[in-house]
Amino acid sequence: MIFDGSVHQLPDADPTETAEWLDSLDAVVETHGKNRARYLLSRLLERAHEAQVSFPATVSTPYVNSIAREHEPWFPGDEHIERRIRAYIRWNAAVMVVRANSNAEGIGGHLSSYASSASLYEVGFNHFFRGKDHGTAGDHIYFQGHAAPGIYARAFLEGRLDENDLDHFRREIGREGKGLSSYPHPRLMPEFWEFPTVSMGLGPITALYQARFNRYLQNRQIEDTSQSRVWAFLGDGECDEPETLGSISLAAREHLDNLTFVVNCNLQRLDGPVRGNGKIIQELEATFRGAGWNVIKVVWGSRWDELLANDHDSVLLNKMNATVDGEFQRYIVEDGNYIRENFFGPDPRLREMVSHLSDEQLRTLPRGGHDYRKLYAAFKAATENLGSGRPTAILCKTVKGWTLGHDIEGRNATHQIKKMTDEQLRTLRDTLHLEEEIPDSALLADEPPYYRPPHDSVEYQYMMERRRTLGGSVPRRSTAVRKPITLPDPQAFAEFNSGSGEQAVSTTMGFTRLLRNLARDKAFGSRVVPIIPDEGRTFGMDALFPELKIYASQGQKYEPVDHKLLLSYTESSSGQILEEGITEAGSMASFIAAGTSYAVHGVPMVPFYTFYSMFGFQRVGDLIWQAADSRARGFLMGATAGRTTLPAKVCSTRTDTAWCSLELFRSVRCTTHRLPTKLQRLSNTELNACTATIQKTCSTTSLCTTRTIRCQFVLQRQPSSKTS
Ligand SMILES: Cc1ncc(C[n+]2csc(CCOP(=O)(O)OP(=O)(O)O)c2C)c(N)n1
Ligand SMILES: [Mg+2]
Repeated sequence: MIFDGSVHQLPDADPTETAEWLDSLDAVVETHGKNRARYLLSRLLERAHEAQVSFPATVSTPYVNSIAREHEPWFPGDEHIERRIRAYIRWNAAVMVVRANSNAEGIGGHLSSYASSASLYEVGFNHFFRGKDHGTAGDHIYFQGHAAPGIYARAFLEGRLDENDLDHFRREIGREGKGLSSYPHPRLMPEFWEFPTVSMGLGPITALYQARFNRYLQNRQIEDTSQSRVWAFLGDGECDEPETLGSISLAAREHLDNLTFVVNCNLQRLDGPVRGNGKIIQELEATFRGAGWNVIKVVWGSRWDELLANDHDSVLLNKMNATVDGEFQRYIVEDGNYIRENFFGPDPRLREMVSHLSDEQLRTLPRGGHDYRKLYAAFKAATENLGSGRPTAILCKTVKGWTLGHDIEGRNATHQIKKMTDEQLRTLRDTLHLEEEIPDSALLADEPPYYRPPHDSVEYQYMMERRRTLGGSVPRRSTAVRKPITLPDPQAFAEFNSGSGEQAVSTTMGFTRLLRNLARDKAFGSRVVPIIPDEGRTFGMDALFPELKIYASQGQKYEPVDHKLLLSYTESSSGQILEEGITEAGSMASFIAAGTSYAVHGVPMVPFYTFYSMFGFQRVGDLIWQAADSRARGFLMGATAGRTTLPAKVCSTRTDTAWCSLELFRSVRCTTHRLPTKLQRLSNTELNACTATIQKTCSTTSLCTTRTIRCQFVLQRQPSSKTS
């Protein structure tokens, strides 16, 4: 294997010294073995890193926690109280799903995803997630969609929801549509959820571009977003979706150290193991590190620390490295003796290492994702990473269905289990030590009871104090505008009144001119966000490059080849155009970030995404749906369409099929608006339609798709109204 070809091409300044180093390494391998050699090399690399000796990134580290016990920070909370709060939330989340399914057979909902991730969220709620009450936009948190029951259960504890609300989880019908939506959904629960996430992969990619857009607002001096952190919670199975990992290199390139992905690695997806024959955490570590991310692995709970500290021959480490996820999953459903025989058993040195532990102690040796202090250390390290230029991925090893009992934890069917028997509920109650709060008598009722600690309890007081300090409850969606937008002066449209005279003008060109006028408008202009994939020249939008400039967080470190031209390729850290490159999904994610800025930041922005409509709604369609769910406002321009300055593409770009696809979106109303081919004499009605649409975008929740030539304005409608 060629590790670093450069060392064989550059002159060796001191061959004798090189030989001495190599001989030393050979001697270590020979006398102390490979493990010792690896240990020494890792220490050397760590020292080199501290001394800022640049070195090709190593993408993989052994299967242990990234943060050693001695580097864990002081935990500032009250662990006992926080454990009680977690127990209440765990209980209510499970009861909510069980009650829903006993009242309406087959209604669905998920028990085991939140059960595996409760500690991940709770450490965030108690110590890190910032709300909006301190006059800022707070943090932007993308919750794993099917963990929603846990987030509702916390809102219930905080008094934001009541029992009746919980009883309408997934059961909007019967309460005028006002139930708790199955998943995070800003359209169905507009004052609660900020970001829709459950379509796997769309949460991570939109979170990533949200972090990028926060920097865009900052660099363009529109809004101070320096304090907002984006947290995206995702599943390990979700990482198979191309959208999840497809854009992660952008995050490193853009130095998005305001972004943290927390991956809940419970080793399972819906049907079975994510990587039964491999190790998802190791695979993700290599992927994220290779892309330039800071990776923090939280694999083992504290009780493993002392075992590792005594692992003089690295036998435990080797076993950890060599065991595949399918086996780790098996250890969850087997007893302690099985673990002793199969994990520790084959090697007598390993067996000896745990001879002082009972079978029960072996069975309950915890995973890192259920160790609150280890999680706190990881989250804290992620927040302290600000300034490093690297986004962070926290990879937490958990058990799917954790605490829900032997029949549910780690089982392949766990994702689809929606009900619990009385016996299973009793066991859950006992596991959570809630015997006082939920006595046996309460379990005899028709339905298991919810539990909410009274207002004067230490748990309630503690929880609310934490949220007050951190800026109020989350999630919370607000549409209070902090920096209102001023609509464009009618002058911006004036030139179109007189038409183009004898000169034929494509509407793509006309649109570009309109966009330029809007961006030039004194009050409104800065809020315009032109978004283009790598097709600006096709649309004639290169004319905007020098004037509006292309956003590049690092500025322009080179003199472009066309610097002498009037229309040179001009990048700037305060540039206005988002030239996204060849990523329709990324461009749409930017569109969503800009189009929801009115709610996320209270700072309305007006995105115009000109997408290459030659392929209809391929790639963009999925995220148009996401934009509608997000209540994004903005303009989607399909270009070039119909008659065009590119004759070869005429046929393929007359994509009425795209129009049909849009009709399939149940949440949009389609109206067609045809403009003349020449911009001559645009009638007042037509002009007013344009203006009205822009105004509507700025003042209401509307998503507008416009195809040039055949201009089609598409306004979003409420789900209940009729499709036209
Ligand atoms: C695009 C998409 N495809 C399929 C699903 C259905 N689905 C819901 S949860 C799930 C499994 C998720 O596994 P993972 O991401 O590992 O999350 P976990 O529940 O294990 O935390 C699937 C396939 C979906 N929500 N979105
Ligand atoms: Mg999973």
